[in-house]
Amino acid sequence: MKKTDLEKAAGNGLINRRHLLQLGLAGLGSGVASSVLAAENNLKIEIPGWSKQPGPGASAYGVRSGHTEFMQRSAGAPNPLYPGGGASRSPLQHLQGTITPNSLHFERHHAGIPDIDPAGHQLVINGLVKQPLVFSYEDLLKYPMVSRIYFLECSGNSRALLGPNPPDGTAQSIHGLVSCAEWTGIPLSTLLEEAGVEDEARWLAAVGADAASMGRSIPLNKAHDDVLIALFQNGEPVRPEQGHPMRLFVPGWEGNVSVKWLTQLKLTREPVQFRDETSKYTDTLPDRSSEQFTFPMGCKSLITSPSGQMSLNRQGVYQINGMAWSGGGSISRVEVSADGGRSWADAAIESNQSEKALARFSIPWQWSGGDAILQSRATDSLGNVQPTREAILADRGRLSFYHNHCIQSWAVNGNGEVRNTYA
Ligand SMILES: Nc1nc2c(c(=O)[nH]1)N[C@H]1C(S)=C(S)[C@@H](COP(=O)(O)O)O[C@H]1N2
Ligand SMILES: [Mo]
Repeated sequence: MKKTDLEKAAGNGLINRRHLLQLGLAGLGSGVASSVLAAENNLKIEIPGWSKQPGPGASAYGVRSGHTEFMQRSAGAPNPLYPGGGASRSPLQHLQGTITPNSLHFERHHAGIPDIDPAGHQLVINGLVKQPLVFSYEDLLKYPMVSRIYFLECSGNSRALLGPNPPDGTAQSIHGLVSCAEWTGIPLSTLLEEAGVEDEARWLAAVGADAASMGRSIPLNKAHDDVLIALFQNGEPVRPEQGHPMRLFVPGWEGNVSVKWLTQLKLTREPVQFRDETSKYTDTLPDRSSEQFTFPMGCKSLITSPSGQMSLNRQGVYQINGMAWSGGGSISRVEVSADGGRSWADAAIESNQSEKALARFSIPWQWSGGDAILQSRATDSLGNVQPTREAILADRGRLSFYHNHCIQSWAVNGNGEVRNTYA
C-alpha cells in the first residue's frame, strides 16, 4: 500500500485507524523484522537456547522477567529534613492497558511507610454517631466487599507544566503521579450505617496511623456515595506503600484525601481544618486568596508513546498511544492532534469506559520526517473537555499549582527526537 492510499483523519499525518489493521507490521515502514518478511526472504530460523532445555520449575511467589527490570518507579533523593517524605512516579511510557502493577504504583508519603502489624491495628468510628465502633483487621475481613477499578492521582501531578519554561521531562517525570488499580473493600456506607450517623453530621474526618498523622475532611454525601475502606489492591492485600492494612479510597478525588494506614473516622459538623487542607492542597488565586477543597480531579489525557525523550528511528506509520481519565465520570472521547491543535481526529478507546478509571486510546500516525506537535484532548461523560495550558493559566493565574489537567504537547523534530513543549 502506498502512502497516498492512506485516508487522512486530520492534519500532519493522522490517518484513519482501520489502516493499522490493514497494514500489519510489515507495512508499517522500513526495517521491521516480522515473520512475513522472514518467510519471504527464505531465512533460516534458529532454535534459541531457551527452547532446548527445561527451565526452573514453579515457585511460591513470582517475580517479573529480568528483561523488564528497566521499568522502575523513579524515587527522588531522600531529604534528611523531611524523613520518609517524597514521592515516586509510575513509568507511564512503559505501561499498557489500564491497570498499574502494584510494584509500579506511584507513591506519595509525608512521613515514610509505617510497618503496621494488622493484629495490632484498629479502625475507630466516632464523633457524631449513635454508637462509636472499633474494628480490627480480622473484623473487617468478615464484611461483604466490592471490587472497583479506579485511578488515583496526586493533585500535585503535572505541576511542572505550569512553570515558565517547558521542563525536558518524560511522561513519568512530568505525569507519573497517577496510577490505576482494582480496589477491593468495604463500602464506607455499610460501616456508617452500623454506627448510626447523627442528623447534624456533615463531614467525616479521616486520620492515618503514620507519623505524619495525615488527616483530611470529606463531605458526608461523598462518604455515603462510593468511598471504600480498601483492603485489597489488584487481588493482593493493599501494599505497605499504599496503606497496608487498610486505606480510605475516595474515587475520582485528589489522592491526598485517600488516607492511607487509616485508623480513625470521626463524624463532625464542620471540616477539621487539618494541615493538609489549609497550608497544603489549596489553590492560590491571583488575588492571593485560596480555594479550599478542590476535590474531583479534572478531565485529562496524555500521549505516552511517542512521549518525552523518546526518539523515532524510522519514518512510517506509528501507533500513537496514551491514557485518559476523569474524576467526573468515564472517558467518552479522546481526540489527537499532530499539528499543535489546529486539527483533531478521534482516537479509538481500546479499554472499558468505566467510571473514574483509566482509559487507553490509540490512533495511527504517518511520520514523514517533518516537525510535529502531538497532543491529546479528553472529554468525559459529564461533557467536561480537557483545557489547554493557556486556559488553565488564564483561569487560575501563576500562584496555583495543584490540579493541573492541561493538554500535554510533545514536539517531534526532524531527527525524530520527542521533547515536552508549550504549544
Ligand atoms: N496516612 C497518609 N495517607 C496519605 C498520604 C500520607 O502521606 N499519609 N499521602 C497522600 C497523598 S498526597 C497521596 S497523592 C496518596 C498517594 O497514595 P499512594 O502512595 O498509594 O499512591 O495518598 C494520600 N494518603
Ligand atoms: Mo498527593
